[in-house]
Amino acid sequence: MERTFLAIKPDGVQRGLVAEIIGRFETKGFTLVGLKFMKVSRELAEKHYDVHRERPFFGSLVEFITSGPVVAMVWEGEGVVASARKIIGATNPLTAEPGTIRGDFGINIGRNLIHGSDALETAQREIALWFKDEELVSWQPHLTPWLQ
Ligand code: 3AN
Repeated sequence: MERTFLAIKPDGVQRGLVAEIIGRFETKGFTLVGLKFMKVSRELAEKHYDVHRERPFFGSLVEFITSGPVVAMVWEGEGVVASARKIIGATNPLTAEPGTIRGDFGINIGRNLIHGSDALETAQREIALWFKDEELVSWQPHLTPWLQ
């Protein structure tokens, strides 16, 4: 089953939006298979943002993601990678549609509340980077017939 990596960034935690953000994926019907509240090391941050290494904002990305605790998560479900990106909204919260997490709660592109893997391969790389196998829980939720 498809999995994606999501992380509520330090601004989402500082603003008390953890439950609100997790709730969007839970009520959508996806299955939580990994969750940890953690400070991000510089080493992990640099690996995570490696594709942006040459971009002018790389330094500030790393500074920001290491500035306070984050909520790292793995979610599972059919089409979860693309669907989670839709739920999150466009990178720039000012242009993100209302109804998306960034559209509803954000203003600043450097403070856009949550990270979500952008493709299946990226998701696999990011899950392996952030979680050990034994930290992921495979389970079958007792879905109501309405979600199956
Ligand atoms: P997304 O998070 O929507 O996948 P990416 O992967 O293009 O967006 O960018 C990674 C992160 O880099 C974004 N979440 C955002 O915080 C930051 N970022 C992207 N573009 C800019 C920019 N022009 N200025 C500052 N930060 C940026």
